[in-house]
Amino acid sequence: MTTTQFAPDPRALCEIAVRVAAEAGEPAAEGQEGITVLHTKSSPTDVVTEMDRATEELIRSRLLAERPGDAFLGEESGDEDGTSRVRWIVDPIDGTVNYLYGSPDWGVAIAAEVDGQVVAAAVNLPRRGEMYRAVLGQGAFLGQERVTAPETVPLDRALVATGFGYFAERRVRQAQVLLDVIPRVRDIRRTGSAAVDLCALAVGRYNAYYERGLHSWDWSAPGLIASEAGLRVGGLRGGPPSNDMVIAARPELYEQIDRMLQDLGADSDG
Ligand code: LIP
Repeated sequence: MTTTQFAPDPRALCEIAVRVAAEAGEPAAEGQEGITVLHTKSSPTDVVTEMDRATEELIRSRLLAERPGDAFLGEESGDEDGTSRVRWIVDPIDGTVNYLYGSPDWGVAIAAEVDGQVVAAAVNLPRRGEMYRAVLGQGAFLGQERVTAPETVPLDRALVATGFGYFAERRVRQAQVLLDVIPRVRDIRRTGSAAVDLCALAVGRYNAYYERGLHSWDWSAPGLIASEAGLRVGGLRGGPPSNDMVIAARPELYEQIDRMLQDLGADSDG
């Protein structure tokens, strides 16, 4: 990577992300019916379908045809180095288990990083007819409408979305943490897709979200959409989002959830 190269305009990267996410969402939505498991990854419940693969390949080929030399990180194909300052981070179908079961709650997520910072994002939820996009410092949009997350609420009135990992031992621990979280909040939701959850949070369908065990392709695109909608997106102890923990909420609520999860040792599997 040569840092003397001009940094590309994040708005142009966002336009590409939206266009490619729209194109990729169509065949994925059409192919949902009758889809079966192609193979499993980290555990027998961590599935991959033919469509995860095909969608990622379509996205990869469109992005790199348009911007040869960019780096690429995809959930299914892994890391590919580039020579420019841009890296695309892609989850072709976030919510694969939902996809397998015919649920509309899955999405195509494409983020563009420049010099390691996410600056543009698109999340297409084709079965919901929703296209979210964001450019760093320029707001988040659902279609043509700018979205702003509702003001904060106290912890005991917060509707909190979360998720569970693919390993049985981790899930047991996550369920134990949840036992201590649920009496302190309004209620819990588990949708099965971090992309859907973070976009839903941006438009006020929840007040907060936390999950342990995500990967950068899960949070990069929807995380920018959530933060551009006014939410704080990070990890435990106010750090950056990581595989250990992703938290998103209005800043005051974020701090309460961060403290609660620290107290509960939510970033350990033991
Ligand atoms: C999914 C996440 C979800 C989590 C699932 C899984 P995938 O991603 O979006 O939040 O709870 O365990 O990681 O595997 O469908 O791309």
